[in-house]
Amino acid sequence: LSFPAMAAWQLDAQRSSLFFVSTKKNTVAETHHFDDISGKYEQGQARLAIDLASVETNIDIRNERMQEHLFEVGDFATALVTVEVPEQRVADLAPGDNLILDTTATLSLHGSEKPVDTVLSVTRLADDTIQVANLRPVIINAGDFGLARGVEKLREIAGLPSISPAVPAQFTLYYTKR
Ligand code: OTP
Repeated sequence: LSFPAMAAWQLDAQRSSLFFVSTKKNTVAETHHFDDISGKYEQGQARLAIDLASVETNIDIRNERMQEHLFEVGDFATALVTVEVPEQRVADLAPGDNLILDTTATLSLHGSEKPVDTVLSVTRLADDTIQVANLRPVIINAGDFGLARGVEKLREIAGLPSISPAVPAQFTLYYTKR
């Protein structure tokens, strides 16, 4: 007897995206993203790695300050997300099918590891392609990951009256079967 090997799914980094929003002076919200993410999904576990030095805010000096004073990329280069998704649930999806999954991921960021509740929308686009996006907005609180001091530092450097520590994030991930 042999069992069919379950496929490994690789993140298609070119198509995938991870955005987050900062808010300064109470009213000025800006969208940023990470240029370099990677990941795979196999044996029921999805892993997503975020290169924190690839933060893109469209302002070079702000990118540098976030790398140095917020993420401290010299010590914490990568954020890692893991989440369990039963393989059979994905295998059962025919092209065009969609699955809503209410689950909890683990986010390891800046030396802290915390659960992050998320509602995933998983869509099989083709036999060898799935798309996974957050259905519900995800809000990351800087204080949960030891980033409050860094946010405060950025506020000081820029001479701003306030920067919010609550940061909405949005991801759309594409995986291809290998
Ligand atoms: O003077 P001036 O006004 O010009 O000043 P400036 O604007 O120049 O400078 C001031 C600086 C400002 C305003 C910037 C301040 C910055 C902030 C407040 C940002 C703080 C950032 C934080 C707190 C966090 C950033 C976000 C991340 C590191 C990403 C976190 C990861 C997330 C959200 C992803 C979570 C993923 C989940 C939950 C699941 C993913 C799903 C899967 C892997 C499943 C796949 C499934 C299958 C089946 C394959």
